[in-house]
Amino acid sequence: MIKNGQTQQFDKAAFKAAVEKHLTTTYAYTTESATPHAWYLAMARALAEISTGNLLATEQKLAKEKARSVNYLSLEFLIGRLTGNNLISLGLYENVASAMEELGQNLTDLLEEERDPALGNGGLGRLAACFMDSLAAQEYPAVGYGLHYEYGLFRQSFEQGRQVETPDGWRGVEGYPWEVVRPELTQTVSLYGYVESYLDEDGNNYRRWVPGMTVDGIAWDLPIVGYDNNSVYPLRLWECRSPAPFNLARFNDGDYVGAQYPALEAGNVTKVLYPNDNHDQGKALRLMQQYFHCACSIADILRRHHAAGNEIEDLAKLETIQLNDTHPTIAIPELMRVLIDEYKMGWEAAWAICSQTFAYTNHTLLPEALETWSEALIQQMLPRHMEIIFEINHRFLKEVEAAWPGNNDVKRKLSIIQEGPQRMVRMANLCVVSTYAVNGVAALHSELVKRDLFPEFNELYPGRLTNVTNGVTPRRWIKYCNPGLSELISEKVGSDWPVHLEKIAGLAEFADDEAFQQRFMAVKKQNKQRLADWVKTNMDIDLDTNAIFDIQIKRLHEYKRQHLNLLHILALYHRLLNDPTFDMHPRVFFFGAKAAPGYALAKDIIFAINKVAEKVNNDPRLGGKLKVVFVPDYRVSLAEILFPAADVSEQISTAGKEASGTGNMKFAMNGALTIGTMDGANVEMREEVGDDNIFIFGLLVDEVQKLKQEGYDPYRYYNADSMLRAAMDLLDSDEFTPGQPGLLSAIRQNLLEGGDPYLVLADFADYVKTHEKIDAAYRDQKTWAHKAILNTALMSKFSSDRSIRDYANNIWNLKPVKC
Ligand code: CR6
Repeated sequence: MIKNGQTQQFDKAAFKAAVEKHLTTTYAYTTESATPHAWYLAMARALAEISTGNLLATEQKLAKEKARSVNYLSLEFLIGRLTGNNLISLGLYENVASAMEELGQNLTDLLEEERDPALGNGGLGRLAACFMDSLAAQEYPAVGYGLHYEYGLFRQSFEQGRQVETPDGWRGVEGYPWEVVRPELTQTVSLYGYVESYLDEDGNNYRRWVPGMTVDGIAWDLPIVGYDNNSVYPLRLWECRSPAPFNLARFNDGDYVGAQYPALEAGNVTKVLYPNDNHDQGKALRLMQQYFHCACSIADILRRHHAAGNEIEDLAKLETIQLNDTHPTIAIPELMRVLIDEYKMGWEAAWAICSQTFAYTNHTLLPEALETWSEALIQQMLPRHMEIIFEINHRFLKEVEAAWPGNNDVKRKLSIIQEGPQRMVRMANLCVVSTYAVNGVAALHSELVKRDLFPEFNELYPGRLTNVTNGVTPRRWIKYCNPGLSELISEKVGSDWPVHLEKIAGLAEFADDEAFQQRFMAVKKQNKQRLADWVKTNMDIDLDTNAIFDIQIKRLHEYKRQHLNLLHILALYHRLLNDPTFDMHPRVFFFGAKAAPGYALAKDIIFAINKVAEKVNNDPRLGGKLKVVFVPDYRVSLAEILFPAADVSEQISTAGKEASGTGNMKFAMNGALTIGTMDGANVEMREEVGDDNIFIFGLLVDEVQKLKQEGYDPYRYYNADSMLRAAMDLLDSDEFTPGQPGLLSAIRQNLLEGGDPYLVLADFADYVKTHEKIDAAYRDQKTWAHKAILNTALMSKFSSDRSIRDYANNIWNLKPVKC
């Protein structure tokens, strides 16, 4: 088997033969007729043979050793392209480049042929991908469980400035070369039906679920290749198929068939990823996705457990299950159901296992993102699970009664069931009650989880609520996406920094070394040129790399305040045209963001930025000082070009709203300076780099809360600040939509009459002032280089390797196993 240079030799001739074999036998091309896409597919297949072999070997070894594993359950894994990354992990990048060269192909071009597997919305899904990478790099035994969506996050294009969504068939017609189907792992999943009591042969009374229909779960494995080691872990994605025709016997009674079976085909269950970030939609099909995902995953965990020769009583000793947000919460009642109904365990024994197996990560405080499901819907789709949830709640409320005797308010507040005209199941409450650890994703966020979201739970279960600050993988987010910087780092601190990121601290001693500053800035310049070239080719906009590249890339959301950034741009535009004393260093403002298709204001903000861009980029009066670029279809592969090219990173959410952020970390690692609020992980980044090397502005969490309590009035700011007024009023004019005033008014309207829920106006003045400081700082290139180098040097805390070690040591009790 070919593996990274340490253990096995790369056999170039054999590899070339494998590529040619796939070209002809798998994809039906001759070497003469093959397109670049076919070459990429054949090459990736040849590489996947290597990783699949190692995946099976890793599986066997871990089973044999009875190693304790983590099962990472997530509805999203935003893995991005795998080929380049896996080449680096396998240590084969140069070898394969040279092999492909001999086949007349350029590796860099072939890598561009891969479509992004966009199986996630944003930070949460990308975090899951970084965590899988870090688990494998450090050899902490793990399986990732997700869904095999036929369509990932929609593709975005702009028509006359407005977002248009089209389906993302990420696998293409040929299929994705890195995945392998595992038919022997197929699971059957039940839905609907009813629950009945029965007596077994010994006269014991049991409950059982008589399902109304079943579907099949097919396993697809993607290889998560450990960096410079022999471990390959599966990312196991479940695809839903209908065994046709489904259980006809149960369909005889036409009455309840009509009542209980919505018009849906099983094949629809994993058809498409729900495109909402930080927003709960409550659609029945989504609940079905969640249950399908959990039922397949729990069954597979139990299968592995038994296949390794282990007893069910030892489940919590050998397996832990991390719930990535509340999306897979239904796994908790599912495991209870299996233990009680199938293994015939008593409630206490089943609960002892469950409550020691699951842990839960909370990723948001936003009320609109906290999942609740209608009791009636769960009752209909998963009747046995609803019974189990009632029983969990019943027992839990007894605990609450014991802790706060006679206090019905606290019971109402903590209950898993929310009373009201339509009773709802609060998934986060179910998680806190049923897990052994609950973590937030940054220090500030975790404090707010304890203080504002779950204060009583924190009293009731001391120590259960904790923090694990997010991180990102330095393999993809430095080594792979920024080869120039990587070489510089290796030269100064040695080449093992991708798995020992603490070593990059060694760069700090060169922060004042002029020669090093120049080389660091030269790399930045090259990366800016690479981005400028992309923009020229794809958008036909000319950019000057001497300008400050100021970038905000993340989902479009009011709390992330892309409209604050826009107001600043409008203020600059106004000043450049009206204030002869005003000068600024040329700046390019980049945006990349998808808006949830149903989120009207977010789409209006995209439209406004595009309209402003159109005007600003072609206005000779601005003398090229101001450019605005909204890159279409922001995705992982574009992020890989944007992060390395940034001078300035925009992290400007309203304090208390962004749980962590992870883009903030990727920018700083690549030497960008942050302009940010005291929110999420920005707070800890400031601690690491020091106040002089980050530009902090805006209200603090407590100031935000106080201002809201006192009654926030956006007009107060609007009336008092002429620059803000000018910027806002431009939105009401036809300056950017000639002959059609009012097309951009919705944003102004939301900020003034809509009460400005995210305090954009309150933070505007400080934001503008802080940007002026950035302008001044950039003019002194030596000082800027010094700050930029320190940002890279002082980011080691934010490696996802550290996050995973925190989980392993403080939550999972997990030890690495060398393969
Ligand atoms: N939207 C948070 O908003 C955090 C990621 C990963 C988010 C973001 O601040 O960095 O999770 N939350 O922890 C949810 O998705 C619910 C996100 O990506």
